[in-house]
Amino acid sequence: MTPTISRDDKFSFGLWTVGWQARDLFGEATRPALAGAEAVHKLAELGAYGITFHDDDLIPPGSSASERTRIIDEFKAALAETGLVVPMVTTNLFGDPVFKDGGFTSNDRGVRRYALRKVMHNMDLAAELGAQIYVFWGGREGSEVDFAKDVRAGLDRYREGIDFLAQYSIDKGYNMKFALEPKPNEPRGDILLPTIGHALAFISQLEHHEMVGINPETGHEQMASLNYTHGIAQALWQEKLFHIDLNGQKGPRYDQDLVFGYGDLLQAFSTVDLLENGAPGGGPTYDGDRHFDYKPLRTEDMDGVWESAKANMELYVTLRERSKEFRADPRVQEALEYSGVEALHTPTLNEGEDHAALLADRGSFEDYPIDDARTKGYGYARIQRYAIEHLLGVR
Ligand SMILES: [Mn+2]
Repeated sequence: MTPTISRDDKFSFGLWTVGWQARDLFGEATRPALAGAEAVHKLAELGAYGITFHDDDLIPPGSSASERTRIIDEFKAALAETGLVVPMVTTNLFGDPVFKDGGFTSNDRGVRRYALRKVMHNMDLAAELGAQIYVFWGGREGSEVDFAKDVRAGLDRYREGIDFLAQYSIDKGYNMKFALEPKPNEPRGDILLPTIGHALAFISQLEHHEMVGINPETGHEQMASLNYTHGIAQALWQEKLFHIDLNGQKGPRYDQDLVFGYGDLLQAFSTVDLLENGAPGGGPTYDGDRHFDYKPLRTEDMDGVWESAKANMELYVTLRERSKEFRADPRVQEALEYSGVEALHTPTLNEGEDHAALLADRGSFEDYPIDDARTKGYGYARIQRYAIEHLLGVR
């Protein structure tokens, strides 16, 4: 059965996704340019709820002031006609040759000041369009030559830039939350803030850490051979999952930006289960938009582009339905209970128990029936089998 997509699903797409002309490292564009206003109409038709963009996606670099005004007016009119919203906006600090050594962390101070101004200019537009989240993907913030980039100074400048822009948002009353997007490499050989963990640790050093979280992308974590579901679970645990970029990736290779789930489908299932059903014992959940950051295959014409846009949403909805059935299955509930998934929520120590009390508890050590624990099975194999059955819909 074809899943139904609605605005309530809160699906959003980057303008750079469906608008990607498929120019790659080895070949020229295979598709025509797509105007922002046209993307808005088509995405609304497909059931999406939001559209996001980099400054340069919407307004081609080099546009005159009057062209800029015309483009923005047409974009706003399309939003008003369709009811599509702009939940997130971001800045392109990677395309222009000026950013070849980074934006906030270029060794050239003039470039760093120019980068701040470019972001401020686009934050004004983001605020005007009602964006609540501002994403920072520092694709050029990094190096290929270890000796040529002082990483500690680079992180100082990164922090200076984010803190400065946070203050700008506060002073202008924009009320935005910032979301940093980690990526291990590509286009730089090594990128600063390569993983969710690095980004979370960096945020703890910021003056305005409370307004800064992360925007993890499925493929970026998987390029580093990391588990995306675990990563976003930790971000939720730290209440830092401000935005997400869903897509597909087949292991540690170049950034593929496939349709969501068209890589590690089983992990996509656990991702949706986490986002939709939360942690079994409660805790913070994600209520932001379900944002897709993918690239339609280079082989496709515009029909194929819209086909793949739909595929992202349909697969998400299907996995959401399957995850509800998985959670509702009495066999699954029994298996989770048997495996102690709920029991992990019980604190290890009794209330008020100090180290003297633990040392006095002979049952925890001297008389602990250790052989029982050594020989028992946890029953995870059964849970995995049930998950696969529900994913395949054979149950
Ligand atoms: Mn990517």
